[in-house]
Amino acid sequence: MNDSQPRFPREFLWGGAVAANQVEGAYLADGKGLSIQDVMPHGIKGAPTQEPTPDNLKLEAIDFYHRYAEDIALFAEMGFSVFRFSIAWSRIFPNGDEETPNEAGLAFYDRVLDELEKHGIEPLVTISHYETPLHLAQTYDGWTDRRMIGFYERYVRTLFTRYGHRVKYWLTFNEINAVLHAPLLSGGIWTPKEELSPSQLWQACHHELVASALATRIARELAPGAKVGCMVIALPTYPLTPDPADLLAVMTADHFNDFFTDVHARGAYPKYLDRYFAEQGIELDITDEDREILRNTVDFISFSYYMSVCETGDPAKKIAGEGNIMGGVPNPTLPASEWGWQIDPTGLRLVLNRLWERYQLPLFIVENGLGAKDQLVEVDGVPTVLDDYRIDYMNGHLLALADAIGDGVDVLGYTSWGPIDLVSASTAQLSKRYGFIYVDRNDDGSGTMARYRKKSFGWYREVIASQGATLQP
Ligand code: BGP
Repeated sequence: MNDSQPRFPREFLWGGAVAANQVEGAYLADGKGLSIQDVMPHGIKGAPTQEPTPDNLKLEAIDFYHRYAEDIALFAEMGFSVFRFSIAWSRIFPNGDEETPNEAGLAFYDRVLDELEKHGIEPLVTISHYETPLHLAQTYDGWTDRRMIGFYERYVRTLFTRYGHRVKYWLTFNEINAVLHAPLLSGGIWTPKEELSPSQLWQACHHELVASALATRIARELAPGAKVGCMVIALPTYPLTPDPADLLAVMTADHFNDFFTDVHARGAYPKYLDRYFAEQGIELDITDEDREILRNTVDFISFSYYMSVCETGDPAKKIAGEGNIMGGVPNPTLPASEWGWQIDPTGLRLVLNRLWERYQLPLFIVENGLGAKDQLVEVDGVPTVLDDYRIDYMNGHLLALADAIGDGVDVLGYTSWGPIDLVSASTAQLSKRYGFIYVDRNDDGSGTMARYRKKSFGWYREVIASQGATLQP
C-alpha cells in the first residue's frame, strides 16, 4: 500500500469512549442518587463500602459534569466525529424504581448533546455502563430479579423519548458478558460472587438479554432512525499448544463468549450450552414472552478489545493471567502492559473477521487503548506527556483494523477508550491512564484537574485527518 493513501473509508467514525461513573464526578449533584460505583472505591479488587468514602475517586472523577464543554472542545480539536458516553441511570431515576424521572438529570445530557452537536460530533450512547442505581442493587439484588426488566424499560423509554430524535447510535449494556465474572460491577448484584449459584448468575444474564432486546424493540417504536447495538468484551482465545485438547478448550471458551452475541444477533438461545446447563443443574426461567422479545435483534455489534488469551486442556498449565474483567492463560509470545494485559494487535484483526463471518452485521470497536503510568514533563514550558508507548500500541491496533477492513469486514467506527484520563473500572486508579489528554489528578485525590495535551493528542489528530495515511507500518 502507498503510505500516503487513506486506509479508512471517508464515512468511518473516529472518536473516543468514556463512562459516566468514570468521568462525571458530581455524585450527588442535581438530585442524582447513589450508584454502585459510589460505594466501590477499589473497583473489582475489593468489597463495596456501606456508604461513599473519601478515598473513592469516582465521587469527583475528572469533573466532566462541570467541564464537559472544555473536554468536548478538545475532542473536536482532535477531529472526533463520534463520542461514546454513558448516561448515569441514577441521574435519571435516582433509586431506579421510581415512576417519574429526575428532570435535572435529563437536562444535563441535553447540554452534553447540545455541545456535541455544536462541534458536529455524533453521540454514541451506552444506556447502562457498570453504574446500576445502588438501591436496585441492595433492594432487588440487581439483575437476579426479573423486576429489573421493568425498571430498565421505564428508563429506556424515558431516554428514547427525550433523546431519540438526536442520538442515532445506542448500546444497551456495556460488556454484557462480564456479568458472569464481575456480578456487582456488571449486574448490580449485591450478593458476593462466592455466594451466588450458577443458576442465579445465568438467570441474571437472561434478564439482561431480555431487557436488551426490549430496548431494541422500544427503539423501533420511539426512535425509528436509531441503530441499536450490543456490546461485549472481545477476547480472542488461542490454543496454548497444537494439542487437540487445547483446541477443544478454546471451543468451549468461545461458546461462553459467543453466547451473548449469538442471542443478540440471532434472536434465540444457541444449543451449545445446554450440556453445560444440564451438568450444572441450571434451569432458566424463560417465558414465551421472553422468547418473543429476544427476536428483536440488534443492528450492529460493538465490542471492547484490549487483549487476547490462551486456553489449554491441561489443568497443570491452566494459570490465570491478568486481564480485562476475565483473564486467561498468558500467551508466552506476547508482551504485556504494566497491568499485565497482553498486547496483541493481530487479535483485533482476527476478532473482527470472526464476528463478521459469523453474523454479517456491521461492527463497531467502542473501546481499545493502553492503560499506562504517564510522566508529566515540560516541553517549551508547556506540560505534556511523551507517550510514545501509547502511540505504538494504537498505531499497531489501527493498522490491524485497516487490514480487517481490507479483508472485507464492515466496520462503522473506532472509539478509543478514555480519550481523556479517567478512573479505572477494575482498579479505581487514576494512575492507570488511557488518555490523549492528561488530567492533573492523582490516586490520592490531589491535583488541579487541569487538562494537558499529550504527544498522542497531535498524533491521533493526524491519523484522523489523514484517514489513517499517517499510520506507520
Ligand atoms: C472495560 C470497561 C471500561 C474501562 C475499560 C478499561 O472493561 O468497559 O469501563 O474501564 O475496560 O479497563 P480498566 O479501567 O480496568 O483499565
